[in-house]
Amino acid sequence: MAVLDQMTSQKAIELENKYGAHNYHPLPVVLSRGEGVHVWDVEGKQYYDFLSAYSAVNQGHCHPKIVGAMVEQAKTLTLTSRAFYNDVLGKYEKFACEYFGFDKLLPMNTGAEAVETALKLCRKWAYEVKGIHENEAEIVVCENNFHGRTTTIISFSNDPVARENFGPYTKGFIKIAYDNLNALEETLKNNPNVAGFLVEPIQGEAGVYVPTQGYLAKAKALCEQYNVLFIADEVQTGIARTGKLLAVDHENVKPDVLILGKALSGGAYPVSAVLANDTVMGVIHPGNHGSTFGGNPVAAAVAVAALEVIQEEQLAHNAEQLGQLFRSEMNKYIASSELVSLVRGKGLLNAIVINDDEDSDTAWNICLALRDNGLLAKPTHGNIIRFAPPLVMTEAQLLDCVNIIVKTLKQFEA
Ligand code: IF1
Repeated sequence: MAVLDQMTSQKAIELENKYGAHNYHPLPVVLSRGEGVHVWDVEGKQYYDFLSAYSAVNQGHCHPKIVGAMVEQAKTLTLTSRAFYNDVLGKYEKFACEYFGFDKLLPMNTGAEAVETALKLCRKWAYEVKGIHENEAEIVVCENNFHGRTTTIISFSNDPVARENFGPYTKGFIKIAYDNLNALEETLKNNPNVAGFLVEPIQGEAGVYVPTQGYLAKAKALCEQYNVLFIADEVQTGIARTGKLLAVDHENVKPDVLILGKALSGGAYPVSAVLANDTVMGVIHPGNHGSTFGGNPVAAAVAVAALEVIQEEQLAHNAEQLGQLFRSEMNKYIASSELVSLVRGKGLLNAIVINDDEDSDTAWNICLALRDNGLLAKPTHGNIIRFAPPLVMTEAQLLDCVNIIVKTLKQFEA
């Protein structure tokens, strides 16, 4: 079979170009293997992975414990649908509820599905518990958010590329500035129909934008004051990425609704979830919501293993330590750099901002050079590069990576 022939990078790219929809513009590198913090291309060249599949592979590529759990469960029972019970889902739900401190979990597959689930949950709670008149609930969201790709979610995006010509859009959302408590307070004060506030604890796609210290805690307090659900999208920031189990933990905030995805499976399988307490999750009844694959036994087994790895290997602690080291090492270079204006982030979710305009191709060209030097990262804008390696990295590896990054950036100094 042609596809099983010896594959070259060029051939793989040609095939995707010819037969795949052009909904991405990947960095030209074709990967065929991953282990821990490393990936290899089809020609055998080794790279450090500094994207981690957008923070899905926090536990490292092909973690043996996660893959082991997946293979074992895949050989036993893969899917029953929720028409029947399976013997793994309940164990996973108990484990995850205790792990994150919630009464109940609703299992889905992708991040966008989990966000949709949270939005539906919030609306139903608005009508049945808060007492908002039918069809009048509003959900407050932030400018420059990224929550996924569904028609409803893009309805409140302000990225024209993600939105344009996909209308008509879903109503019921109020967009306010991120990291702005006045905007939130005014909105809650003036709109009694607000049911929820959906927020990323750090805005990833916007360019790893860390809000002012205290923002999340005060936003949560405002939500409590106005009886509005605080809905945290931790799809990208969750599961140890930012140096705590959840990014909201930095401010000791307990969301009313928690959205997880990506690293909930360590990148092995699409697993997402919404967690909430009974007063909220209690509005969901049979037939209200679901999915063929959500809560399948493979997903459940994989998620338990992925969460155990986070604890066993103390990955939150490692992310915190290595993140501080990364930013301090980068700041040493930035102090004397014309090219890079700053590094920002929390834990191992970081970005550097290049001294160039947003639609320049400098960040892209730097990423090509980083690739040539053995490290894979992706721009989030023309002038911002995100750095998010797997959390299983060692200090020696991180310093090696800083050397690669600094050496590469120096090639671009004027
Ligand atoms: C793409 C970004 C990352 C997310 C948050 C929900 C979802 C995501 C906070 C949806 C997904 C992705 C998906 C990927 C690119 C990407 C991304 F650059 F766009 F912002 F991670 F940084 N909430 N993020 O970040 O989860 O349905 O994809 O499982 O091209 O869409 P999903």
